[in-house]
Formats: sequence, structure tokens, C-alpha cells
Amino acid sequence: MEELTRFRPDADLDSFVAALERDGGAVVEDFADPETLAALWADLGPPLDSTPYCGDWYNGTRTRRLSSLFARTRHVVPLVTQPLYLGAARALMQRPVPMWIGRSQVDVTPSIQISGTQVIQIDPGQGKQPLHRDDALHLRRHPGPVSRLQMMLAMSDFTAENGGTQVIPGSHLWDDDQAPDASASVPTRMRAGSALVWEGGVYHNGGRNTSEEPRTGLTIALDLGNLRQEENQYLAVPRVIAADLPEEVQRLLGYDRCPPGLGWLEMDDPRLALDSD
Ligand SMILES: O=C(O)CCC(=O)C(=O)O
Ligand SMILES: [Fe+2]
Repeated sequence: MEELTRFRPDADLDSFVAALERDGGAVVEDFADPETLAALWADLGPPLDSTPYCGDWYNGTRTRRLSSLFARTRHVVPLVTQPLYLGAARALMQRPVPMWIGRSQVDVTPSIQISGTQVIQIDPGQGKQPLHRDDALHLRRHPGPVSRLQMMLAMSDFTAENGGTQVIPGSHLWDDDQAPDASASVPTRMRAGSALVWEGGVYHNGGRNTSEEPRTGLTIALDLGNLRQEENQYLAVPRVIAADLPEEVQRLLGYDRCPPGLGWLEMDDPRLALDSD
């Protein structure tokens, strides 16, 4: 496969989900509108500029990473609620789990939640990151149920030369004995405003930047609601900021319960904590 399938934002959700199930990833062109992209640069550009390089080989020694994005800008709201992305995350992860409660067999549908958020800026001279699966964070076994759907918005153009995310199509279906090989990976080429969407079981990495310009991407991961969030959203996003977000986003940030019974507060809906602020 030369590159992942590309979709327009008004594409049919079922065909987008089918491409993700088949290849593990896909590109959505014009994922964010130009106003949102400009607003993201205005809010996140200055703090990104004052963020030092990461200090380790995995995160990149010529790479800046800025997190706590829901605390820093409201303009991530249209990204996490983009209908193809959120729709596919719900379709792939909110699958009923059958269980017995006494002599009744019931289906329980899990929630999903925002896990990690980052702007990742790869500067010229940064080498490629090792291939990895992001759902390894949760020690997932493969093949197995989808527990993460992640998106990477291109804040600047992504090319094969500037470190556009490398993906191994179909690798979400591999078992845990198969080692990833860079010869099977394809670079993500997309214009600023477009986004890569990929499952947590797909091998991928930030590419080598041999160009003259930084490559800037904004990533959000949605995870199954019974897993620990990668980034501690309760501490990353001040409660007064969370209280002002749309209810759907509050629930995605973790002010929600995952059925049948995780995450309650006083045995009730934890979102009530935001109403009292
Ligand atoms: O920057 C990228 O393109 C991907 C980064 C990544 O996969 C990671 O840090 O987990
Ligand atoms: Fe990753």
C-alpha cells in the first residue's frame, strides 16, 4: 500500500470505519477549517515556541511537545467532536460487552474518553522515532478489541521529507510476535488542516525531518473509558475551564461514568462536580 485512503469530511461514516478496520488508519482532508487552524496557531504557537526540546531518544531531542491542550485553547473542541473522528471512535470502541448479572444476561456499552493531547513539532535534523503501538501504554494484546483511536491534525503541511507520521497499514491486525519493519511503513502526506486518524494497534512513528522547516502536528487520543487516561485530564484542565466546555466534551474529559460502574462521585454522575463550580 503506497498510502492510506483519503476521505472528505462529509464522507459516509460506515466507509470511513470500514477503511480503519481494514488498514488501521486513514486521512481526512480539510479536517479543520482555516479559522480553527489559525486560532490554534494563535493560542498554541507562543507556548510551543517557549517549550524546550524533549530530552530523550523516544520523544525526540529536536522535538517540542506541548500538552494540556484543553486547558490552553477552546479550539480543540471542533477537533475532538469532528463527526468522522468521534463517530468512528464511538463505532469502533463502544461495542456492547455481554455479562451475567444474576440470571440475566445484559449488554453493557462502555464510554470513551480523551486520553492524551499534544502538539508535536519536529525540527529539521530530528531523526525518526522508533516504530511503536500507542495502545502498548495499556499493555494491550494483539489482535484484540480497539481501545484507542487517535488523530493527528497537520498544523503545517506533512511531507515524506519533513517527518510526516509513518504508518504500517494493516499492522493493527498483527500478533505480538511480529516485529515492525520500517520497509513496510508509508509516510503521511497531507496539507495543513488535514488529519491522520489511526487505531492504537497500528505501528507508526514520527518521521525524520530532512527539510528546512519544522513539522507541526496536533494529536488527540480517544481511549476506551475503562482505561487510565494517558494524560491526567483532571489535573491538566482546571475545573473552571472544564465547567465552561460543552457537556459532550466534559464527558469525554472524564466527567462521566463508564458502565457498568467506573468513575462515580458520591455514587452519582461526576459531571455534577462541574455544576457546583
Ligand atoms: O509525531 C508524530 O508524527 C508521531 C508521534 C508519535 O507517534 C508518538 O509520540 O507517540
Ligand atoms: Fe505514537
